[in-house]
Amino acid sequence: MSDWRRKKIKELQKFLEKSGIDSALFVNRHAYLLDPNVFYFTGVDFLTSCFLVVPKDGDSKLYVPLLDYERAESSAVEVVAFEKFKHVALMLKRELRGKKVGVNGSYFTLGHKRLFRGVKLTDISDFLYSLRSVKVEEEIRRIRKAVKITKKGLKEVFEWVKPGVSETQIKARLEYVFSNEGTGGTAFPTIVASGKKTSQPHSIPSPNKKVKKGDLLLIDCGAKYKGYSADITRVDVVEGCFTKEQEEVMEIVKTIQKEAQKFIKPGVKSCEVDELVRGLIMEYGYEPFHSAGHGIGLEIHESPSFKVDNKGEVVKNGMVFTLEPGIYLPGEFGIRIEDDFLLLNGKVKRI
Ligand SMILES: [Mn+2]
Repeated sequence: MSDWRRKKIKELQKFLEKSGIDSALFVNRHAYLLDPNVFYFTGVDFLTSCFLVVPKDGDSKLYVPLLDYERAESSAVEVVAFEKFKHVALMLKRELRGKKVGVNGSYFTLGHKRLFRGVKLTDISDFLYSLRSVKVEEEIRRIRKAVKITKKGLKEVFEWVKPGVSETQIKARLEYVFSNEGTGGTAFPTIVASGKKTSQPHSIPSPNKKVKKGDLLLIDCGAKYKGYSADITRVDVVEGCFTKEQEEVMEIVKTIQKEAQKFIKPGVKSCEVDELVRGLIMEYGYEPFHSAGHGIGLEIHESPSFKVDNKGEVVKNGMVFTLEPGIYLPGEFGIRIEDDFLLLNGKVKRI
C-alpha cells in the first residue's frame, strides 16, 4: 500500500469539500474503457468491472468482482467483493441519490449515467487531470523505465532495418523489443512512416510499404511500463544520408526543441509554450501542423497540454511532458523530434 496514493485521495477529498461535491464515483464496466483514475487511486490495474467511491470525508471503497478480490487486496483503499455488478450499481444509486457526485467526464459514459438515474452528476475531469499532472517519485521512476525501454527498441530497430522491410515489420520488431523488456505493451499505436509518408504526422504503417535505400524513416512510439507511458519520435535515413534540405529541417527542429526546453519554467502558461514553438516554425518559413507537446503518464495525452488555446493551465514542478516540434512538407517529407522531459526544481531535464 502506498502513501502517495492516500495523499492524492486526500487532495481529491479536499477538492470535493471545497466544491460542494459529496462524493467522487469511478466506474469501470468494459475492458476497452478503463478509467486510469481507478489504478491511480488504488494501485490496482486492469479492473474491468468495478466501482470506486471516494466520499468528501471518510473512507473510500473499491467494489470489485469476486474473481479480482485477491489481486485487489493490496489496494490503497478498502476493498469489497461483489457477485453482481448491477446489484452494486443499484445499492450505490440508492446511497448517492439526491447527492452531488463528481465523475470523470472523459470516461463516464451515457451507459454509466443510466445506472445512476436520479444522482446529480458533475464532471470533475479537469481537476483529476491537474491532480495527476504533478508526478510523484514512483511515477517518475516508471516513466524513466518506459523511456529507457523505448530508446532501446528504437536503437535496435534503426540498426536492424534494411531495404525491403515493410513498415509493419518495423513496428512488429520494435514492439517485440518492448515486450521482451517486460513492458505492458505500447502506450499508443506505433507510427512508422517511410519516404513521402513522413509528411503525415499520424501516418499508419502499411504491410505494403517497404522501405528503400535512402528513404527517410520516422518512428513515433512509446513503451508502457507498469501503467506509465513514454512517447518518443526519431527520424533517420535507411542506408544513406539526409538530403541537404532534410538536414536543415532536422537542425531547425532540434533547435526549436532546445528553445522550448529552455523556455519552460514553473509558472509559464501551457499556451505560451505552443505559441513559442509555432512562432519559431513560422520564423524559419514553415507552417506549424500540430501542438508543441503534452503531458504523459497513465494516459498518452494528459496535462499539461501545450496548445495555443489552453490559456488557463500553468506549468508546475513535477510535470512530465513531451516536446515534439515537427516540420512537414506535404508530398515531400516530414521531420519530427520528440523527447520526454521532467520539470523539477525549476529546471527542465530530458528523461
Ligand atoms: Mn506525442
